[in-house]
Amino acid sequence: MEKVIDLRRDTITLPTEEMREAAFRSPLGDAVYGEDPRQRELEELTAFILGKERAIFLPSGTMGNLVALLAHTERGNEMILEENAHIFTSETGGLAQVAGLMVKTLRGEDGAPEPRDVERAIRPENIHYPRTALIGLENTHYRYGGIVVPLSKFEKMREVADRHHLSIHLDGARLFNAAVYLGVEAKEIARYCDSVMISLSKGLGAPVGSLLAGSGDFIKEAERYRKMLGGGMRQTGWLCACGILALSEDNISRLQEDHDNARFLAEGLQSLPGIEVNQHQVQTNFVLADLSQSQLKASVFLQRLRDEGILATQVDDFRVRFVTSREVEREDITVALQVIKEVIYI
Ligand code: TLP
Repeated sequence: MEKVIDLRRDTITLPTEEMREAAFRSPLGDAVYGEDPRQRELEELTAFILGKERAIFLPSGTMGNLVALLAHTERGNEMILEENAHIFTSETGGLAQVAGLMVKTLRGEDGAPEPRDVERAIRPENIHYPRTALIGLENTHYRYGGIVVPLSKFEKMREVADRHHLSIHLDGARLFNAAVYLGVEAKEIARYCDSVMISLSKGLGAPVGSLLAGSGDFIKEAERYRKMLGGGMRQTGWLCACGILALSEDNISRLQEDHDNARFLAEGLQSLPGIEVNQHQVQTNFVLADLSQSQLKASVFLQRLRDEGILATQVDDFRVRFVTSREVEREDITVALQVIKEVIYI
């Protein structure tokens, strides 16, 4: 069987040889007692990179987000989120089930709602109303094709939050993709937010892990909730050694290759009759392709691709998503485009 070209997700990335070697050589200790040297190093490094006082390592982004919500809010509070935010759509309703939150969703197709709409959605103090406690942002935005929320929007959102004494949590599962796109350091985005979750196991290529960063007091609370949810792991050094390499400057700037490959794929797809790609949306490592003009159903298209060893994801009846990562090279994209050209007109 020829090489499978996997364009489904960036979570498929495998650790590099260097990561495997570092993991193998890593000193180990009981991280629940703060005794794992690599976990401590990774947490300090993350806090530094994000410009926050402290950071903690967690097994997943979902847990990082949930811990943040628990630490920022009280049960019965309301949180404001963009209506397609991952925290709202794809984290099993943990915000309601575990954190006891109500949610006010607002639409914002450039990845975040308008700050003035957020301000209008904040509940006034009234005995009948839940209290608005938190604004959630996501950068890059998963469901809008990895689009980058501009810094100007963060700035305005911060002003709204400050006027109403609210906190902002950032789901930064792909924050470094956003930073590379904007040509800024990640802390330039993080500075507008009280807490930030980042993932190591997506484009950055570490096998497992996310971090949550914020003020010292916030992280002290977050540590308790991490433990409560079962995220207090023991000899984490193997994972954290990979994470430290994942956060190296070279590894972060390498994300540009994934972005370039996504653009190359998007332009190739656009040149095929029957396929539409919103080129403006192709900013990082995602490409959303619309097949409705060709009348070809996404499920049929994807099966044809799968038969040829190319994997992508269905978004809805006529839309598919391609995600580039270190596991796919420029030549793979060329092959994929050739195959797509062949299967779309059968
Ligand atoms: N997203 C996953 C799926 O859940 C869709 C993926 O395949 O990319 N925030 C954002 C914006 C995410 O895209 C994800 C993962 C998470 C949070 C959750 O991270 P994990 O998977 O580590 O729990």
